[in-house]
Amino acid sequence: MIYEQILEKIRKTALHFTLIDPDETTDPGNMAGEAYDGGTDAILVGGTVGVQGEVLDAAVKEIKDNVKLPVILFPSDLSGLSPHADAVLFLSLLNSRNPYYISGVQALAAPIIARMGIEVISTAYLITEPGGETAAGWVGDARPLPVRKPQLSAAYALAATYMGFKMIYLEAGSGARYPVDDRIVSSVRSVTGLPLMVGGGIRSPEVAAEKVLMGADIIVTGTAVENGADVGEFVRAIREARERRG
Ligand code: 1GP
Repeated sequence: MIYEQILEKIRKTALHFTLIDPDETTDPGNMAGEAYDGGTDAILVGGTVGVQGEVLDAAVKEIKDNVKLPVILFPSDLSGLSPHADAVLFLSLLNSRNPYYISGVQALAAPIIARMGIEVISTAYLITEPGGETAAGWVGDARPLPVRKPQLSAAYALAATYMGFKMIYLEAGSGARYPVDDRIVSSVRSVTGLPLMVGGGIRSPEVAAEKVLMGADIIVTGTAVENGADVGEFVRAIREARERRG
């Protein structure tokens, strides 16, 4: 079980997940290979626009052939599912205005996922500022959680914990102008013991480390890796920050 492996690992260290968007990358296998060499802990596969069917299946297969890492789907809709992956982040965008993204698409996806037989990781997906400007926020019709009121993010995280989710993903949106604010990460951390993923707009190992110091368990980077960033530097900074956090 991938979720159990994640739980075990985050007790000791912080993790780095590499997001591969098959629509943004011509060579997903190679990108995964480089991330693997840098020490990334898992590959997320997904994207908001243009990821579907054969393109997605081929990307997942290519990644699986190239690296011995968990391959976890990060779907934005029904089209983001593939039987070749190891697991799926079963996301509910709790701060969407549209019930489709909270429970509607999940109902439509559930029988398909059951047939595929892949592991399900129930995840509360929370889009913070400035995510309203990004594809995830726009498509998901999110009311981005405000930086100047971190207690609202904490309230959502606590609700997610009470609702029985297994993981929380704080998202600023791919390519966001700035990442999830430190105060949001630390206030969410203060109310929940759930594994906490943070992603969107993290472009440097220093910023990744800062999010870990604030309480993130897992850092997701997509755009930086697409642009050729050294994954090894992210991994080192994240592990070191987790040691400092204690
Ligand atoms: C997006 O959090 C991920 O869903 C990664 O974002 O592409 O900005 O790294 P970036």
